[in-house]
Amino acid sequence: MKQTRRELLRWAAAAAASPLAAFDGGPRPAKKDMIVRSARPEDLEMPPGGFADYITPVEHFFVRSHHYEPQVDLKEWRLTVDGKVSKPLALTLDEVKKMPRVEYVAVLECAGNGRAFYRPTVPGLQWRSGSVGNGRWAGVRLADVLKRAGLDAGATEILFDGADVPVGTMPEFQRTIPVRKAMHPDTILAYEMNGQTLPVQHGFPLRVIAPGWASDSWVKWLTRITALDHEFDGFFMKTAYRHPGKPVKPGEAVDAAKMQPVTSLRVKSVIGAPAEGVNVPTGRALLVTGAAWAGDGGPVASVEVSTDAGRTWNPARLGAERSQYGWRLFQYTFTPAKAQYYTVMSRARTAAGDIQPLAQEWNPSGYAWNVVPAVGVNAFDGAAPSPAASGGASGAAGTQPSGYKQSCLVCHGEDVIEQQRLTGAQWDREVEKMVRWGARVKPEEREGILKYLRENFLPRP
Ligand SMILES: Nc1nc2c(c(=O)[nH]1)N[C@H]1C(S)=C(S)[C@@H](COP(=O)(O)O)O[C@H]1N2
Ligand SMILES: [Mo]
Repeated sequence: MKQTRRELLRWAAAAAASPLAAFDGGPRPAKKDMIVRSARPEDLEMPPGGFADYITPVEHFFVRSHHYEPQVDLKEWRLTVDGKVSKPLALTLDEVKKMPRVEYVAVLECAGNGRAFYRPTVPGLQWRSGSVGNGRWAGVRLADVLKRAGLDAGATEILFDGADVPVGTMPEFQRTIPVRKAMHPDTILAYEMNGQTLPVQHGFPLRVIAPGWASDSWVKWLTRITALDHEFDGFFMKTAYRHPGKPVKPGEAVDAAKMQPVTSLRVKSVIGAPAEGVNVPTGRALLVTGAAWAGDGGPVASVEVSTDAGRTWNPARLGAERSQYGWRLFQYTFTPAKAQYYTVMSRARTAAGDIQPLAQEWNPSGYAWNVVPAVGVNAFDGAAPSPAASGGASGAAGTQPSGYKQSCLVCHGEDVIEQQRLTGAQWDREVEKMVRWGARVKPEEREGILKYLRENFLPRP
């Protein structure tokens, strides 16, 4: 793990100030430990060990890119600001950097983090808990850029476009945020992450930081900002990243026009250690560790831990490092007294009393999962039990149908398909969408492909 000197000093100061000299959650994952949700384009999930770090190092910061990463040449690159402005701009990165600098810590969390836990299953990358990280971001206020461009009083939405180019006829990744969020002094355009130049996979040279909001609004590889006086109707605003905003019948399709854009994150905690199903001796202290955050209504004020499946709760200790939009580390020491199975849970709460729920209503794309996490701990007396045989092998059976490679696997790997466990009707809709996005599916091959998807990738029992 590479840390800047400043971070190390901050870490040391925080550790000294804290009654917990070593606020340690155990070993940190390495880059090779990242969970690959898609090899191309690259989508990487942080393993649970990452919840031991206050600042998530770039090596194990999750990555989510809808399209292939663009290589930006700074000589050519400009930040264009146009639309409902009186003085359109085309700024070089140096010009951007001459504006007042702002730096703070904020959680970057994908709206789909936790999607894998929804039942019935939903389409999309099957993130468990790790499409989230806590970064230190530095850049300039979006409000300063918009003021410099002479933002019209009538502007209502700010549209962002990045340098990434879609595959096939997939829509461009373009997103808007309302003027109210855009002009908020904490909304910035970042050129640095964790004290270094913004890495390519995270949006070099410039990305949007909309703190407290899900990261679909944090547009990477930013090239253009357009002020609009109306709602933008691109795919990633009008179809994707929408939530019904009210409970709907599980498994049913919901008209996108009846849903609202995903905005603020919800109060949430995740247990990083112990790992699910560990065997531990009775009478020995076990450290329960993790991280907790909230969105607009944050920060997190407390975390409680239960070791009896939620019947009783005890306060966890919170790490000394804190900020408005960052996560807070927590620790709880638990000594199993009896040889039995313990269900360990954590729940976060904000000062305003917003609390993590024990269960959650379903939504069609599996967004905003923030249910109280639970891990099983198996306490034993005497000799350690032999580790349980772990989960079944996966992968598709049977030969790939004709046209499958050319229609599907030219743009992405089978890993993306395999992790999604969908019903026949859901697979039908996915193939339909892919055809709209340019997948060349020959009519005579469509049924064969669908049959293969249905036979291999139905929901697991
Ligand atoms: N230009 C562009 N920006 C983007 C995306 C993208 O595909 N293209 N993905 C978004 C989504 S859905 C997420 S979750 C975050 C992921 O940020 P990271 O890869 O830095 O972790 O970037 C957002 N910004
Ligand atoms: Mo995302």
